[in-house]
Amino acid sequence: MKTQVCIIGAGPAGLLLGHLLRAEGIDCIVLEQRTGDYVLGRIRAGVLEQVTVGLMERLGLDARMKAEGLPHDGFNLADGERLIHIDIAALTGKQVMVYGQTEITRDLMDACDERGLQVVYEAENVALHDIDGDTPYVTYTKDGAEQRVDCRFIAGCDGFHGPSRKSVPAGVGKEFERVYPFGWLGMLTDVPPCNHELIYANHERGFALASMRSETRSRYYIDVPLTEKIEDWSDERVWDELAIRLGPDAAANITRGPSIEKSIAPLRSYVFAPMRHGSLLLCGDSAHIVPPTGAKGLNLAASDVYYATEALGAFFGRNDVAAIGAYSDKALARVWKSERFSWSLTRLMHRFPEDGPFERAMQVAELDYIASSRAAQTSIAENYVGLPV
Ligand code: FAS
Ligand code: PHB
Repeated sequence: MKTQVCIIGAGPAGLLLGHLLRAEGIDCIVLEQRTGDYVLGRIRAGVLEQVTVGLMERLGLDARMKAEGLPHDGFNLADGERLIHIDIAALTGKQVMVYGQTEITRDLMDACDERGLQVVYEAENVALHDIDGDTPYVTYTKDGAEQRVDCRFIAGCDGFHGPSRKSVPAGVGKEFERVYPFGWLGMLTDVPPCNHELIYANHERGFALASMRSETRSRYYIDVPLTEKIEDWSDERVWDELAIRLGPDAAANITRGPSIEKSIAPLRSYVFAPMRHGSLLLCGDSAHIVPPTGAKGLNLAASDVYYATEALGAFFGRNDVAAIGAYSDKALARVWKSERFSWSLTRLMHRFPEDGPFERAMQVAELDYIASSRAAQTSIAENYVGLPV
């Protein structure tokens, strides 16, 4: 088949881009290796920046998010007994939206048929070809039959482990990486949240995060050594650890219940630059990874898609080749600022095994400064709600 843009990956980046291109009248197809149910079953992000909310509004796909999502005016940093409230609404005039990545993906999926966005699920052996030129193509197998998609551009929205980034010739791109010496154990459970806003806690036993999906569904995290196995973490053991790390006030409001999902995810900061090579544009986790501390991963995928749509729209609409050339620099400018914020908040809120008394003293001093400075709180708030695109 022939199309204008072949999108690889039907996660949030691929589906958002597909819908936005269709809305611009640009032909595209999305190739996804897994089933739709598998994609929906991955429990990931929970906090949306305005850029992500705005793209769903632009597509007219924001109804359920507005009905079921939870607009939040602030969040909290806990350090032992101290709770530092970051009043993002008062400091920035904006909010974040608590609405799971699963739900965003579901809303985008449910709109595919009515909007004519073609998604091929269970597309196997996806391979990119001739990305250096103007006539790239993608091959894949579906139900055992070899397929080919000829296109003008390929959008690599296939996540950290997909083939797109790996298709860039060796020596072209530069990698920047920081692997963290711990992972996050996440637990999803159908109990009411312990607090009406998120709590990020730095405790001597480690990091904890109290988040949510709704008034009746909570999402909790604790950091664990990379050697830990999820089967060694019963629900009760996780609840006990959360109660200690979140502090007595939050602990008093914790409702315990069975986990409906529990897993350990490694943490890394990673950037691959440039985010475009020839006719291949990389969007989302295929180009960068952030530690989830700053709630940036999904939202960076959204801003990449915003810039990619702008560039592809200019190319197909007015043959603006320069717009394609500008995509990587525009996307990376925002990526690096989110990488910095995510790394910085991870440094502030976690106990690193290699840290000594000085590093701990620096954390305490920074938290003291944040607690006492509107300027410091404003800086955190404007990064948390998302810098402008
Ligand atoms: P995704 O990885 O979501 O989607 C890529 C898609 O490409 C997948 O559906 C995959 O199946 C498909 N694909 C891969 N290889 C392919 C191939 N060869 N052929 C065809 N398709 C292929 N972010 C937050 O903000 N907060 C969080 O708490 C958070 N938690 C996370 C936990 C985990 C375990 C992970 C891995 C990530 C987490 N993230 C979190 C980040 C996450 O939300 C990503 O930023 C977000 O999924 C990015 O979306 P995409 O770029 O679409 O990549
Ligand atoms: C979540 O609810 O999954 C979540 C929220 C905020 C984060 C990370 C994860 O920083």
